[in-house]
Amino acid sequence: GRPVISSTGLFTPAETITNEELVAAFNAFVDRHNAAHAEAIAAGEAEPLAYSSVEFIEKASGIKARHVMSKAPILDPDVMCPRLPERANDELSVMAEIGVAAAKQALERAGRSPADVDAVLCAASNMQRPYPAMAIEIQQALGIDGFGFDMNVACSSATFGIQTAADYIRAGNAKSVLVVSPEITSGHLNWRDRDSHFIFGDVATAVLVEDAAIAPAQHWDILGTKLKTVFSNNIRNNFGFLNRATPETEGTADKLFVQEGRKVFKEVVPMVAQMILDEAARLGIDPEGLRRLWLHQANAGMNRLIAHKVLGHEANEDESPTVLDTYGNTSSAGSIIAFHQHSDDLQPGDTGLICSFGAGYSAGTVFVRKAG
Ligand code: CO8
Repeated sequence: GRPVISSTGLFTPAETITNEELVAAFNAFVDRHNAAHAEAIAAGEAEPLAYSSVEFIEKASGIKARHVMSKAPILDPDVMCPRLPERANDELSVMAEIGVAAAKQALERAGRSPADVDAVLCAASNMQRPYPAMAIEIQQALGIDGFGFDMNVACSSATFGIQTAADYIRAGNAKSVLVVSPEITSGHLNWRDRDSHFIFGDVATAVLVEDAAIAPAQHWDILGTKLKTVFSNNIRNNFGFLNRATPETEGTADKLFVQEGRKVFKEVVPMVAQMILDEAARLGIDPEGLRRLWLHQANAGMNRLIAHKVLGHEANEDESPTVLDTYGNTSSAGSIIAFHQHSDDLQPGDTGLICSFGAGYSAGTVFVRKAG
């Protein structure tokens, strides 16, 4: 079959945290920490923690607010992480719940029922548990007869999921595949780390990839997909089952998101720009003729540079829309939110690019053309 994108879906958590609220909570934590360690600091045995700043966050990242699943505990200086009550095994887990919400919207927008779907991929940066797979729980909750599995390629999980789904359709193994990306990034963000506490937000997206033969009239042809990975320790999280509950390993900062933001910026921008240009050349697409770029939403400056290299001029919001100002970095969901919110106005024949990049390093491109 010939793979197309039939529709997308989005679930946005109701609660948001503004930079002002975030910085007030962080600075309250800093005051408490420094007061508790005043003697050591005065004796030169410990460094005081420094304040965060709203101005820095917005200037360095472009982020103004983020949605979260559990606001109050994140802003409580004594807690500073989400607190989502554990659910019984026979209740829908929270990660599956937000994935199902996004998936239902994608099905509705395509005029599909779960009976039409053959497979569910849960493609996200972190799974709530190792098994049973989140994808199988989502499959069961929707009532889909077929198969599902989880895949994690950090920020590029959604584009890797789209290529995987497209390959099933090309091979004739499926006609309709849901790629669901529930991202509860607040659970693996270190809200006490000044360098990164402002970066991430929670969300869920879904992409319905189908065989053109059964797709609705309104769809996006997938012109080509390309994936790339290059190992790097510059974005890393060491949490795992080999460091459970030992006094030496539990609760240290490396068990949460850690990055060398400057290095990531410098290394990933040229890698991704080149990858896009190479893939456009392979597909016979003029990059300067791309109608819109739906880029990974990590950093406004990064996107400005990549878009400039691809389009050959400074991109405006219409050519390279931003969603990270209100969503923050939502890992794999970012480029899909941008596509979901900013694609209805394109005309049949318009060509665009969904592009992800992040930890691994990993990067993925999905060139699409509006059908009709
Ligand atoms: N408030 C005030 N000042 C601050 C703060 C703060 N919060 N944080 C740092 N500063 C200070 C620093 O101390 C430094 O001071 P000085 O110059 O005196 O040393 C100064 O500000 C500049 O610091 P940086 O050089 O670190 O700041 P940058 O301008 O580089 O901005 C960014 C930092 C925003 C992190 C930027 O480097 C960036 O966005 N880089 C790209 C990162 C990126 O794209 N990462 C992708 C990561 S995500 C991903 O792949 C998904 C992983 C899986 C999901 C995980 C979910 C949790």
